[in-house]
Amino acid sequence: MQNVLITGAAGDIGTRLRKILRGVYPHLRASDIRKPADLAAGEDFVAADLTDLAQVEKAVAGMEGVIHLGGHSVEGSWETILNANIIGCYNLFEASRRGSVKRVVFASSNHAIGFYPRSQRIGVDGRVKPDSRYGVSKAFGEALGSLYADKHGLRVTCLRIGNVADTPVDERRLSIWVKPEDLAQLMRIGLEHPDIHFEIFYGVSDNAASFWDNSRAAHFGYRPQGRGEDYRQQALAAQAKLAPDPIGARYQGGPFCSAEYDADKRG
Ligand code: 15L
Repeated sequence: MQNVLITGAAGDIGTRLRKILRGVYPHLRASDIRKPADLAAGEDFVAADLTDLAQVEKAVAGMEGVIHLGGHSVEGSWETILNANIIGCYNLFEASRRGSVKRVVFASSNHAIGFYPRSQRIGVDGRVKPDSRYGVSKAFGEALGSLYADKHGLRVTCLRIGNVADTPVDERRLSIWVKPEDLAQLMRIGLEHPDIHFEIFYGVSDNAASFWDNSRAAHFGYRPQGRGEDYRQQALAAQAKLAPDPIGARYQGGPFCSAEYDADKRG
């Protein structure tokens, strides 16, 4: 794998990954709506608005692999999610099909399955349970990836990313935290493993409190280095300062579940 495009390259995950993957792939191209502030001299950058297919085609031109981080990364209005995450994701897969792309790694999210209770350990074969319009857009992206793999032969890996940070920042994140280097390892599996057709992996480190069975990722060689438990005390201290959220505390998606929640009122 020589030529790899990262969309959403100016965002937090994109900025971290560009640093880690620089030197791994000879030609790493960055794309975003705006130029990353830390763009290095000579770093290839192609500006693209994901809602414009022609611009996305220019961004993917000549690329073999795409890491698709672009879009809106939290809950938003329907209009925002529709444009950035539904139309934007469609344009990314369609531009990849029309172009030279062989593999796509799609940044899905834990919010595609956020309404599973925290007490339930889940794998990747059950139904999605999105916790937000944002979560629905991630489930859509997974379904689209499956279509483009089966119908058009793109090799697609969807990563249901937990929370990317230096350390877990609260109790829920003890379960879903992913060390940036571990996430990069998963992306490399998606871009390089010879047996990928369509896969869903959890973007999570080796957390004792994990909600997820990540044995598919392990099967493909994933060996996470981060251990959420190493940060338990600091995460619980931070948790103690947060306002109670009884609905969010029930579910894997936390505050994304409690936001706008009124299921109890309908009787
Ligand atoms: C996500 O999908 C978001 O992109 C990120 O900002 C966090 O909110 C994360 O989920 C999380 O659940 O902690």
